[in-house]
Amino acid sequence: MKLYYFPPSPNTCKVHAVAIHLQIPIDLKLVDLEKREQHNPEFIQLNHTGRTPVLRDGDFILWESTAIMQYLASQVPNSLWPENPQIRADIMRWQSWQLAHWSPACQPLQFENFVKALLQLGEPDQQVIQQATDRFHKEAIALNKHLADREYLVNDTLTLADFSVASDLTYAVTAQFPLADYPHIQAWYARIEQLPAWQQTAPRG
Ligand SMILES: N[C@@H](CCC(=O)N[C@@H](CS)C(=O)NCC(=O)O)C(=O)O
Repeated sequence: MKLYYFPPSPNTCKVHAVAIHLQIPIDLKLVDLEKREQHNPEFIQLNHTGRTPVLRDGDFILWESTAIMQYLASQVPNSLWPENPQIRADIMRWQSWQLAHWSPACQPLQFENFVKALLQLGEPDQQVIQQATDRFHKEAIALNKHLADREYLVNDTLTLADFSVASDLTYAVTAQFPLADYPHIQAWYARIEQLPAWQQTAPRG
């Protein structure tokens, strides 16, 4: 299998971390977004949305990081994606929440407080930051509450849900996410950060 990837991207990092954690061998092919390689015709043939990551397994091409994580974790029996319908639904619930609510709450803060400076795109927009901060708190309150009496999001075991939700926090410090009032999120993310697979893949902010 080959993963077309861009290491600084949290969407790449969570997929790559799952492959390493499960010891699934994959070849890596860099798609350098800074050089706009996602627009190269060869890459557009793989993913006409022009986004990383993409997985190729023979003739099977898969894009969208959550689908790739599930596909990788379906290759071998494991506790990240166990064959229990209720646990899988619970994992999928948190992955859906991440895509629909958590990521959209985190990304504007990441863009305004980190990416803009990195790519010299001007000053952070304080109005966007204020709106994003309100949205962030709404979701963080729910996540913090859920983690108050458990170590991991689902089944009290590390699962794909943790990899998905944690990926949005990879730039939390640099991008000044307001996490001070959320000790359970902080403790949980510190556990994820200890994973060798996370340490090998998480971008340094
Ligand atoms: N929903 C997609 C998002 C993928 C995505 O936005 N990837 C970014 C990197 S984080 C990308 O390749 N952007 C290139 C572009 O939009 O031109 C997923 O989960 O895979």
